[in-house]
Amino acid sequence: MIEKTEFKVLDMHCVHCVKHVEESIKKLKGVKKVKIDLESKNVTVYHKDKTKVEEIKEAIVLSGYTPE
Ligand SMILES: [Cu+2]
Repeated sequence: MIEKTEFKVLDMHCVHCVKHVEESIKKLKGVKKVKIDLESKNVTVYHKDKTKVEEIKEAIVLSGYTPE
């Protein structure tokens, strides 16, 4: 089953930030799709139910950003 998890990542400021965050999440097992809207700072992740939300958050933190 595919689940949808959403975060705000307020410290993304440009397309490079978006790329960093996007790529760090895409590396995770079970992640199907990542959608990021720079203007609203919304990050939407479609992933298998086995992928833990903590894992996604951790990937964002490791890429240097702060999920809210
Ligand atoms: Cu940037």
